[in-house]
Amino acid sequence: MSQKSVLVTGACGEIGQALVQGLSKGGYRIVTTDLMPLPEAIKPFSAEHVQGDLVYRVKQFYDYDFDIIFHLAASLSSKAEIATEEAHRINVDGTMQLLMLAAYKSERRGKAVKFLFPSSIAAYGFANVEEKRRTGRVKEDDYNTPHTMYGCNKLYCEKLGIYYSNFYAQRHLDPQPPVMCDFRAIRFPGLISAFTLPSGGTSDYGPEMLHAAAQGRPYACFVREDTKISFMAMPDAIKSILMLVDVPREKLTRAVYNIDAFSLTAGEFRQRALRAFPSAQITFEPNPRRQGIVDSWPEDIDDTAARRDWGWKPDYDIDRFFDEYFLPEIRKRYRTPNRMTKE
Ligand code: AKB
Repeated sequence: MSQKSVLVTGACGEIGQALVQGLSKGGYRIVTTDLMPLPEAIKPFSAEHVQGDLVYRVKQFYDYDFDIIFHLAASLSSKAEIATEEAHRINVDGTMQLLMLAAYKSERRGKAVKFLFPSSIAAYGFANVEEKRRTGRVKEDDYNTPHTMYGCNKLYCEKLGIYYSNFYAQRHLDPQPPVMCDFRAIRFPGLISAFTLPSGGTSDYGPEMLHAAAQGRPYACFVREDTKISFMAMPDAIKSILMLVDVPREKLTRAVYNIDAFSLTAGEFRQRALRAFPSAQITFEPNPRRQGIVDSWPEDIDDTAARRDWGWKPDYDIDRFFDEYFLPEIRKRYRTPNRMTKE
């Protein structure tokens, strides 16, 4: 069987770096692209790196035959509120260009190019925090009323993906419809890696607080103590992408799936950080705009469809996340002693 060729956009980002490492174990030929040069840690796994603005680079990829496109490049939720139109250009134009490429190649090859898209809990939007608390768990099709540019972009790109893989140019009505691309999306909660830090997102307070505590740096959390959203360990995020890409299309009842791992408040993050690093200095100084964004996101996610259709199940619940992934790795990284053993 010939080696599968994949494109990873946004390869230098948090998910990108972890995904390239995950894919490297699967025998793929990996082409990466990003605004930045590749970090040393993933350089050995990339057959070729194309550096530059994706929107202007996509033409170049028409010379390649990708089996799968992992389109991770994005401007995240907080950054996108500072440069809104630029975020739209990156998030929507970039996705649109790649979907056009996937549609064209699928028809030419007579074989669907798979298109994996990380969407987000930012696609949801509650009117206020009371509605959020009252509602609890959300299903994919509920509360699709995002408050942020990033959330609007993600939701719209989900719709574009569905359009390009089912109804492109109404060609599905042709007597002999062409092969269309195979779009699949996962709505991720806040992600936490022990190896990298996010930038530009609003769920960033979770990982920022934990990394600061492990390094002995003070941290002023930009949301209230009672703020609650869903989070996930980065290895589970990568596992979900690799699982979804492999599921036979006929098993999928939808194109966009929620996945869930655990939910906790910013105050509970602080308690966990203090248990592991008792001298951590964590205060709360809410920023009204960033607070508003997180208050519009769900505190719990219903991932029944992913569990049913492709057997999704996270490896890390909240205790395993801290005890078996984050704390052991972060201690190695920052060389902090294990204070838990004394408790
Ligand atoms: C963000 O905060 O922008 C992202 C997300 C939840 O999609 N991490």
